[in-house]
Amino acid sequence: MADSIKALPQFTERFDGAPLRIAIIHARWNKTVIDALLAGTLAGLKENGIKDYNILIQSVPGSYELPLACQRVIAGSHVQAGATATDLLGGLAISSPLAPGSSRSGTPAPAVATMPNQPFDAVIAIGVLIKGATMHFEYICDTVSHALMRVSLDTGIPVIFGVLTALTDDQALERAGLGRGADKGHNHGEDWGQAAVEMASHTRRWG
Ligand code: DLZ
Repeated sequence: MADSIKALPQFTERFDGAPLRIAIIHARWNKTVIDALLAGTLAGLKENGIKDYNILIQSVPGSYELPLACQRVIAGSHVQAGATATDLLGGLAISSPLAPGSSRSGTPAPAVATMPNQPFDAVIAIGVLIKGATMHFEYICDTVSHALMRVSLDTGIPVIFGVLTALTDDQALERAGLGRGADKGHNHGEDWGQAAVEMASHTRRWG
C-alpha cells in the first residue's frame, strides 16, 4: 500500500483502561480476517490498560447479527452479581472472556468467575463484509452501520464500528494486517481497541 495520510493518531491525553469493561461482539463470516482483527483489537485494548477479566468476547454468525447482539449485551450488563454469562446475554451462547493463555477453540472460560458487576463502558462490533455478485453487500452494509449507530445513541454506550466493508478480498486482508503484497497493511483492530478506551473514558466523564 502506498503511504497515506489516513490514520488514527495516538491519544493526546492518557486514559486509564484499568477500571473499564469492554465487550467485543464479532461475526464469524470471513474468519481469517476476523481472527486477525480480533487479535488486533485485543492488543489495542491491552496496550491501553484493559484487563483480561474486563473483556467479554461474543461471536455471532454474520455481521447482520451484530446490532441485536450489541444491544442485548449492553442491556444485560447491568444484571446483579452471580448471574451467569448466558444470563447476561439473554440466552445467547457465550464464547468468553478468555482466560489469559487459553485457546479460542477450547472450552469457553466461565465468565461469571471473573466478570464484575458493572455495565459495559463500550462495545466493539467486528465484522467483515466483502462484496459479492448481488446487492446483498450493499443492504447489509447500510443496515448494519445504521443499526449499530442506533444502538449506540439509544443506549448511550459507545459502539465502536469495527465493520470492514471491502470491495475485494485484498482490501479486507490489508485492513487486518494480512495483505498479500510486500506491505501487509495496518490492522484496524488496534485502532478500534484504542477508540473504545477513549470513548469509554469520555462517556464516563460526561456522565
Ligand atoms: C450471507 C452473508 C454473506 C453472503 N456475506 C457475508 C459477509 O461477507 N460478511 C458477513 O459478516 N456476513 C455475511 N453473510 C451473513 C449475514 O451477515 C447473516 O449472518 C445472514 O444473512 C443470516 O442473517
